[in-house]
Amino acid sequence: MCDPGRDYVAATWATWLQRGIAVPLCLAHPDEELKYVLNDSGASAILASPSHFERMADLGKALGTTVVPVGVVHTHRGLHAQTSALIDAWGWQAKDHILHTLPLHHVHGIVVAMLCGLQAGAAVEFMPRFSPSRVWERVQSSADPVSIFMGVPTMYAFLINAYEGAPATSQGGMREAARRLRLWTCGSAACPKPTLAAWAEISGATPLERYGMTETGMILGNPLCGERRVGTVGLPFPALGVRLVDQDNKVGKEGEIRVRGAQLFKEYWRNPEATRDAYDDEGYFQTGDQAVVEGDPPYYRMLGRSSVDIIKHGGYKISALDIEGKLLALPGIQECAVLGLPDDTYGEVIAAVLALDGDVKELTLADLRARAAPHLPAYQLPSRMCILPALPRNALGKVNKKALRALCFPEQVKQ
Ligand code: MLC
Ligand code: AMP
Repeated sequence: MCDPGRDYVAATWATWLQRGIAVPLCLAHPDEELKYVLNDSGASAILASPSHFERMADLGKALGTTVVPVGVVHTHRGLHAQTSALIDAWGWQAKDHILHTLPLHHVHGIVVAMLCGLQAGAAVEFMPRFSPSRVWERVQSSADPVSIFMGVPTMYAFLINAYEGAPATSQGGMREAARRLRLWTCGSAACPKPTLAAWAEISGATPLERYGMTETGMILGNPLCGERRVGTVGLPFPALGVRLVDQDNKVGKEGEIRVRGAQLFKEYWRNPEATRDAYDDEGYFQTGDQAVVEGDPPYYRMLGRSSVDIIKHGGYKISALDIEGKLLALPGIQECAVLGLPDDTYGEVIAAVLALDGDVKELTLADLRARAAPHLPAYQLPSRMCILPALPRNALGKVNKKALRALCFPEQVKQ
């Protein structure tokens, strides 16, 4: 553990990062999860800014935990392939200036937005926490004009809300400012068509929607020039092999997206079995996402994920099973199923269906959140709850989450 206030640290870190592996940590995660990441990655040092030094020093002292997220290892060669593809596709230049508001523990923030900008020699300006009013203020400023913004759909929903809530006298200036940026991109989750349409109305162009994954980098994207078709994620980036494979293992126009190419990850950290299972017999990585190719010219349209246990909230991919594990470990909770419910702003919100121990009479959502808070990042805390005497299960003892959603949240069932 180094004191980042000292002069020698920059040089030491440059050396370590050249030869070692950098693992980004998210400060929103509870201590027990950060301890897991530090432990599992075999971290030999923690780099922290002075304001987080104390917390990080404590974490460095006491390691050990029970949660099991999977680490994804990228090589410099793979990252270079990712960034080079995007720099070409999106015309990055040294004169670009990106306003960066994404968290840095995900590929969207660290690779797509930050590394591309740095490799292109462009200016990367960080706004450490996304705030719609501050983004609007910044893009309207003429000093060091911003030319690129990248966001998840939730950020666009917030920016549109802020625009619609602004006085009519301000809206003209906001529209003009939005139109000065040469590129607005959107990804990490499906962007609702009304959001894309509203943003096109404000900024003069449909945001460039693209699709990717931590393991693979960006796979599909609408073009910089040419038709950006709303509701699609465009075409494969040139250096990749992308195919759709159906349930009968046939390659065709609809099915699971599978991909291979130099930009893919090297392996899951210390998990050769998971790495092997991630690929099919022909060496394609199996994304678990379904898509269809359609239209003229043919573009890819996302159909969703194969698993109901993956929730996309605010662009974060969240495992329902991880949350269930944490909630079940709380005293008083007998059974638990976690679901995503559709939401206009966040894509999905997290709902917990619980059955309580016989001697527990009552549990409010606020209680549940307070008790789960030490074990889950704030953005993974359930915001909806339903309590049943027991969870309905089929003959095999499994919970049917679609049926449970209809039972507990009938007004929110996806169309
Ligand atoms: C959220 N929180 C954070 C945080 N993200 N705290 C610290 N650091 C972070 N990075 C806190 C919030 O402040 C809030 O705390 C609580 O967690 C709930 O957050 P939320 O549910 O996310 O809502 P909100 O605060 O409204 O934030 C919305 C948002 C955020 C859109 C700004 O969700 C966000 O930054 N999303 C980006 C996710 C992302 O980068 N995904 C890319 C994955 S890579 P409190 O105390 O106020 O309740 C990928 C591949 C690809 O998918 O294709 O890109
Ligand atoms: P992560 O594992 O956090 O990198 O999240 C990757 C997942 O985000 C993908 O497997 C998709 O399910 C989803 N995703 C990313 N971009 C898009 C998009 N443009 N449309 C729909 N889903 C997306």
